Amino acid sequence: MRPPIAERFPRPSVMGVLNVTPDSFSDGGAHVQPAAAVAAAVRMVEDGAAIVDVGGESTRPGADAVPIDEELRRVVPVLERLDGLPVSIDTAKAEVARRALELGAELVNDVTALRGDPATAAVVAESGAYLCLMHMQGEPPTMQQRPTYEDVVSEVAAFLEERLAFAVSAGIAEDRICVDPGIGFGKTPEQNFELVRRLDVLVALGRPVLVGFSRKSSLAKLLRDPSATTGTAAASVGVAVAAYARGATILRAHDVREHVEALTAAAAVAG
Ligand code: HH2
Repeated sequence: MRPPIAERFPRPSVMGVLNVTPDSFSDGGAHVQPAAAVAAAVRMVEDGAAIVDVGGESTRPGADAVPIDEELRRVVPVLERLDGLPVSIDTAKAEVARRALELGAELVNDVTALRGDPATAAVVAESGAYLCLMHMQGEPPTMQQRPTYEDVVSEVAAFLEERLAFAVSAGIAEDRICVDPGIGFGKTPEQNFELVRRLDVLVALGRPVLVGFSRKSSLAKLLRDPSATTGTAAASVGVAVAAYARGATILRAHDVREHVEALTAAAAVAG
C-alpha cells in the first residue's frame, strides 16, 4: 500500500520531463532512442528528481493525436529499461496507463483529467496508483486559438473540484490525487501567470498542486521573442520558485538540476 501522495512527494518535489516523442515542443526527438531516454532518466534521478514523467504523445498546441499502438511502441521499451526508477506515465489512454503501471509506474499523469478515455479511472482505481488531474480548455490541436474565461482561476478551481469528485466516485482514494492548473493548455500568457499568482485558490482545494511551467512559450514571449515556442531554463526556475512560494508541491521540469538547486534554496528560506 502506497503512502498518501503528500507523503510520497514532500514540498517541493521535482518531476523530471522525459518526452519519448519526435515532436514535443522543447525536447522533441532528443529521447526517441530508448538508450538515450534511459540515460536522461537516470541523470534526472541523480540530479534530484522525485519522479520521471515519461510521455509518448506531445500535447503541445497544434499537436496531432497519436494512435495507441504508436504510443505503446514509444513508451514500453523505455519503461522496461527504467525498472527500479521512480516513474510516472503522461498519457490520456487507459491501455497505455495499464501497461505502464504493470511496468512499475506509480503515477498516472492524465492531461485530460479522466475525460479522454472512459476506462482510465478504473485502471487507476484498481492499481492504487497516484493520479494527477490537469485542467485543459479545448483540445491540443486548437486550444490556443481563443482561450476564454470570465475568471480563469475560479473556473480552473471549479473544474478541478468537479474532476476530483468524479475520480473519488470512481473509487480512487482522494489522498492519492494531485491537481494541476494546466499551464499553457487553453490559456493566454496572462492567464498562465495569473494562475500562479493566485495559486492559493487551487491550494485551498486541499490537494497537492503540481505546476508545469517549464520552458513554456509564455516565458519566451515575456522575455524576448514573441514568436519563440520555448522559454529558458532560468525563466522556468523563476516561475517554479514563485509557484512553490505560493504553495505548489510538485514542479514539473525539463532542467532538473537547476530546479532542484533553486527549490532547495527556496525551501531553506521558507524553513
Ligand atoms: N505539460 C505538458 C505535458 N504534460 N502534464 C502535467 N500534469 N502538467 C503540465 O503542465 C504538462 C503535462 C507539456 O509539456 P511537455 O511534456 O514538455 O511537451 P509536449 O506535450 O510537447 O510533449
